[in-house]
Amino acid sequence: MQYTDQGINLTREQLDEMQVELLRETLQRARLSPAYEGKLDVAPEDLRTPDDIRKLPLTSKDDLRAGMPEGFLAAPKREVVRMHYSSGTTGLATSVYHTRNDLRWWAECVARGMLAAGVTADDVFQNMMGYGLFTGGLGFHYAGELMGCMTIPASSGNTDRQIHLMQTFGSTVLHVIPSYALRVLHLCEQQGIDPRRDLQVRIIFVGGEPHTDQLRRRIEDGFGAKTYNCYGLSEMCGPGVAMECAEQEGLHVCEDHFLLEVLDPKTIEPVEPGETGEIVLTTLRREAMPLIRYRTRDVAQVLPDPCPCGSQHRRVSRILGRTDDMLVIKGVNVYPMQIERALMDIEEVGRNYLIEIDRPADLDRLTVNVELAQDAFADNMRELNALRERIVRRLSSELDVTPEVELHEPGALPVGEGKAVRVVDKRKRGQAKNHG
Ligand code: DLL
Repeated sequence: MQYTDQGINLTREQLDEMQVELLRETLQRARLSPAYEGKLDVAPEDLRTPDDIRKLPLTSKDDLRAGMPEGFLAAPKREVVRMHYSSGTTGLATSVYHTRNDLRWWAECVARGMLAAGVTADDVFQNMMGYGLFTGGLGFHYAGELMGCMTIPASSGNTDRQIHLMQTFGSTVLHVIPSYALRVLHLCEQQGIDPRRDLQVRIIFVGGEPHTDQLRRRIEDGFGAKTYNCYGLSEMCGPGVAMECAEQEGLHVCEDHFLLEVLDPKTIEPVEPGETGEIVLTTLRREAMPLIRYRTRDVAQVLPDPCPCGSQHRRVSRILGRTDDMLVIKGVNVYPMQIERALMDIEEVGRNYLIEIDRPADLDRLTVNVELAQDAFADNMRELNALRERIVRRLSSELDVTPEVELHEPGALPVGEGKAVRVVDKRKRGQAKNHG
């Protein structure tokens, strides 16, 4: 199989035309699924520009749940070659189906991003994302092969072996969940391995969970490599919906595969370029499970200016949060990414943190558990107290709420193999929150 994607070099006019054409086809296909049957009564000739998408209804995660297991399946079952299943951390899990063509396009979208970041067939690609129902592993696997890389299906976890593989096979490209990349750095530090000196990593694709630029810089500094942000969600395919190019300034949406809208989540009206809103996506080529105007709940902006790389595919900012992410603590709105940004600006703060909220004596309490950096962890209680005070002050000024801060030794907080659980809201009967 060779990399064949023709969609990269289109002009804006060609892209718009193509989107309308593909949207019309998508409508026809979507109507075949029980969930959309009778709900898409717009004539193809009424879809003349990509903006006409607004004549169609929105689709939500709850709609997918209501349609479980096969309500959104639009192709005959015998054409389906794969099923992925969301982790169900925010409710009932949902299934996503793929035909052979769906898988081919998906691999090409990811390969497009790999190409833009400078990956070549000479690279050794270690894919450290979970293989299985989660789309992170398989989503990049076939793209790595398509690019001609020697692809190592390392999957997630077993950090000792990950480091061993990187050392033994000279991995130059990684794909990893950001919080797990920091875990790998921690273990390297413990084993006296300096990734900048002892490993050959030059490109790291990060994605799958929200993260700040500050956290990303720590990954880059630790490995001495460039990180490239990759966004996606299982409902669309998985990773590869939008990826950064070599400019590293926003993520190009594959607009010949996905029709992008950024809407005000309350009014459902489009926001101006540069303004923050909810990403809403329509699949344009999906056969097995076309989705119309799917509300991702992810919040970002469209970058208004054209990218110096020359691609006409519009760029979105990194994901700034989710519409369902906001915590209300003592009546104040708090976003987990605000906490991460403040923490990662403090040099003495290490690589992991955990936000806990409970409600003793009927009053909200926010506790931020913070791992310290190796050098910052002292036995001296006075020093530690002063540091704790500094972190409390920094967080209070960022959040307008004064948290309690608990300091921990490096490596003391729990780390999973998949997406990090950053928030434990005990007010909701111990419910933990990540973004699967
Ligand atoms: O996480 C697909 C993926 C895997 C993307 C690996 C990139 C790399 P889901 O498990 O369905 O699919 O979770 C999708 O994860 O709606 C976002 O909230 C979050 N997310 C994914 N990529 C990013 C990113 C995969 N680069 C949900 N930055 C999405 C921030 C991200 N959040």
